[in-house]
Amino acid sequence: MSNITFTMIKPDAVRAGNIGAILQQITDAGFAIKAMKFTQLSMDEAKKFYEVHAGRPFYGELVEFMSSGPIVAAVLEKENAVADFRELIGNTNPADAKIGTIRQKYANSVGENAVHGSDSDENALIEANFHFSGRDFF
Ligand code: DAT
Ligand code: MG
Repeated sequence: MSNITFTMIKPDAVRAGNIGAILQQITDAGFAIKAMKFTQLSMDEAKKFYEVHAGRPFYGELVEFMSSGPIVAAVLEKENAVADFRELIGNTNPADAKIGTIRQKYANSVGENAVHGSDSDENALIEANFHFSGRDFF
């Protein structure tokens, strides 16, 4: 079990002015920020990041949306980080997300769902290395 996960505050949540509230909820839940940046994905970068979903019917709109504006990318540390962070953000579809989860509070649809959270320790490392290099970690 690793203690690292990777997150993005997605363009919808940035546009809605929710960066501060979401980061507060993340740190209040006991996650430490190990790396963080405000950035924007190109279409090609979004395609690569979500390559595992290529061929799914929503892939095109996902890539379009994720490159539509700035995001906050961050690496978070906590015991049991991947599973605990998935619990904190809630179901992919905010309509099915538990009360008080980040997606229940800040997401409007399954496609534009406020935050990303890695789904495995292996992917957390891959995703962290996609956005950050060694000297970005603290
Ligand atoms: P998660 O982000 O909860 O890990 P996922 O990996 O299944 O969910 O999908 C990645 C993203 O793709 C998700 O955050 C939003 C988008 N997506 C998933 N299912 C979708 C659907 N049925 N319609 C539109 N967008 C979808
Ligand atoms: Mg996923």
